[in-house]
Amino acid sequence: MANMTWYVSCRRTITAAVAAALLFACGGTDPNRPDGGTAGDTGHDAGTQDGGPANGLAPDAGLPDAGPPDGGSVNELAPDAGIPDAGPPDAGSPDAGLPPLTPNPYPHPDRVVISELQTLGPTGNPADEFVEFYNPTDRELDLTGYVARFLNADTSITRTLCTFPGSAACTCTGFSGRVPAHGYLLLATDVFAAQPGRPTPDCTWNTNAASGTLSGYGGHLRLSAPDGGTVDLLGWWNGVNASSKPAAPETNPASGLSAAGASVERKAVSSALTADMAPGGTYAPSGNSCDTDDNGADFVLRAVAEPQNLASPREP
Ligand SMILES: [Ca+2]
Ligand SMILES: [Ca+2]
Repeated sequence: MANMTWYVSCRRTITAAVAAALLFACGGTDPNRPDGGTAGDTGHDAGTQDGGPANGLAPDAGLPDAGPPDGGSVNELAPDAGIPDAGPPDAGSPDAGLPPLTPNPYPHPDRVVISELQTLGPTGNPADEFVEFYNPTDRELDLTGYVARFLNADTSITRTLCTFPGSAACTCTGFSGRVPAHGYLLLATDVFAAQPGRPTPDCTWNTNAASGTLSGYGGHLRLSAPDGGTVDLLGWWNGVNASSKPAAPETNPASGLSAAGASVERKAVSSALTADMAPGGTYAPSGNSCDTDDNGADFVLRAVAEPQNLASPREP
């Protein structure tokens, strides 16, 4: 009998201990349960506390987005790509719009122009070529869908170099299609891009593809809008084909592209001379705004080219 009493007492003690252990394990607080569900659940949300069910698979009401704030833009034609969310305002950085500059003080067209062109590199490599574009206006301009083409003197050869911002045989990097106010865009060959010490082209065309090169021809470079209209045009002769004529509305071609490393560069103002546009010259930091639709008068010959890209300082 004594043994039986000990057995019952001991069994009650063990049962109580197991129950306490189970209570400790299953009841009370659950550190893995940040949501507002019932105690005792074994799962947990992945994120912040929401009003959803316990073990919530239901999402939160929405976190602030990671994008830039919208509703405002600087020097842009359109709002930025940030998507409004339903949540509280985020603390993201402002859009990539650059601070405004003082208005361009020089006469200038209300569109992007071709500002500089080289058809023969400093080492005499005929595939070492670039075309530079400049936005002379006081606002950002969108070149999406615009096309840069080369046509030879008698227009028997037409080569599409690039459809912005990127197309077959033309790769653009870090270029959304928009050129900031007073900013530059650099389109160059893959050969140019491979040379040391050069600014990185914003867009690079593949000379091994059908787009080929410009060198060896007089001809013209044409920037066309998506509807086909001519935005700007630069005709040149290179000492080989002096009969090159740009198409209307331009009159005379720019001249003198036969020397290695030389370029033709659009003037800042019509009175600018070659020395004024060279480093240290009066109009060297003053942009390339002059466009009277006479390439012979609007461009000077630069003995040493100065290719500029989107990262280059903007010039009024
Ligand atoms: Ca023009
Ligand atoms: Ca330049």
